[in-house]
Amino acid sequence: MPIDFEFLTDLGWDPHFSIQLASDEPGQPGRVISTAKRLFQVLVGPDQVLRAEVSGRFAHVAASASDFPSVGDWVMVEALDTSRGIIHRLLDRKTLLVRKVAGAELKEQVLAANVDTAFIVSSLNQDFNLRRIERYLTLILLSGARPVVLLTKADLCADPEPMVAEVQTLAQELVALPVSSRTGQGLDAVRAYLNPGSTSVLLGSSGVGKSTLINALFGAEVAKTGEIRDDDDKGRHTTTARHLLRSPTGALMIDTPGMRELQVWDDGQGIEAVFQDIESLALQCKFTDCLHNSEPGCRVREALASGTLTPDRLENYRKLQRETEAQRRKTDKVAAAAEKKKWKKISVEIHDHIKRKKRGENF
Ligand SMILES: Nc1nc2c(ncn2[C@@H]2O[C@H](COP(=O)(O)OP(=O)(O)OP(=O)(O)O)[C@@H](O)[C@H]2O)c(=O)[nH]1
Ligand SMILES: [Mg+2]
Ligand SMILES: [Zn+2]
Repeated sequence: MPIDFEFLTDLGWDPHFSIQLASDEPGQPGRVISTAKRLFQVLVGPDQVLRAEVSGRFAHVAASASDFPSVGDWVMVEALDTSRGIIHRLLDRKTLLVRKVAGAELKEQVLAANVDTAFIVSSLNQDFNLRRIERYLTLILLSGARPVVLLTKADLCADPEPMVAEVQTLAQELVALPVSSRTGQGLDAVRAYLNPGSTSVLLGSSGVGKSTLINALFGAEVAKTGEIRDDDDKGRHTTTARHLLRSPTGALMIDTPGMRELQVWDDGQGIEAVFQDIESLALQCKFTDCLHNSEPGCRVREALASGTLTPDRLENYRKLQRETEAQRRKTDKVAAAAEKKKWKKISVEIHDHIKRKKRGENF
């Protein structure tokens, strides 16, 4: 089957991916639009979706969850017939959104791949929570995607401005847009991020209106929506899986199920990026190992006293640090095992390379 590059470009294909193509490999490029356990729906042509599994060899060398395809990924897939396929390779990603899986288990979970804009969706009702937005921001800054905060249900809020201003304190140049799917307020400002071929994802708690927003932007009922609870404004987990959808104007958008908890999967860099203010204050404390409790010459406590730093923000910083500390300690133990697997993968790749070289191909 000849590769339809025009169609792939409409789906977000660009030189980052084309330079990864090898001339002798089986299959064709396709984009993962949804996943269920180990079954992947891969879009390869207009209205042509392959239900695919990864090859035995792919599974054999995959060392962790993030080595498997996720929504938004580009893969090399071989069609077995018109509806089924085998995935041979995962193409290197441009961006990757990862969190720690919910619960006590220390594993990473890929939320979406190759996303240009990650919308943090939060509603302007009792569920509004600045600390939660800060968590999402940490994860997104680590991914390489651009974060934009959408404050939904603006029709239920007399004055969204104080909340918009609060969100903007979280990071320099962070855009926060009040929107309403009901009145259409702010939708054009959101559309400005939705260029044809661009990919975005909606992240946020259940019930904040992610699916409703997609329907409003698309002008069609493409995603299922559900009522929220009266007592606390929380949602009922209407969306149950992640899906990549294509808007009538050619933008790719990923709808996701509301997250119950969000723990960051971070080696410290995401936290550093979001809490630059605290990190740079800490560098100026009198003692290099200052814990910012009652030590003399503590710049962090000074900032608290003067009000330039809020206790909530410091507490969230500490919480996130504790979480990632625990992850680091435990992952050190499994790192040795993963390292072994990584070398197995590299040796398979080197073996392939030598084989191709022997056949006289030069790459
Ligand atoms: N007043 C008002 N209600 C809205 C708006 N957007 C969504 N809702 C309502 O909020 C409820 C939840 O909307 P959903 O779109 O299902 O929320 P979700 O974020 O997709 O939730 P999950 O799929 O569970 O993660 C529905 O009853 C919507 O009608 C809005 O702009 N204004
Ligand atoms: Mg939904
Ligand atoms: Zn200090």
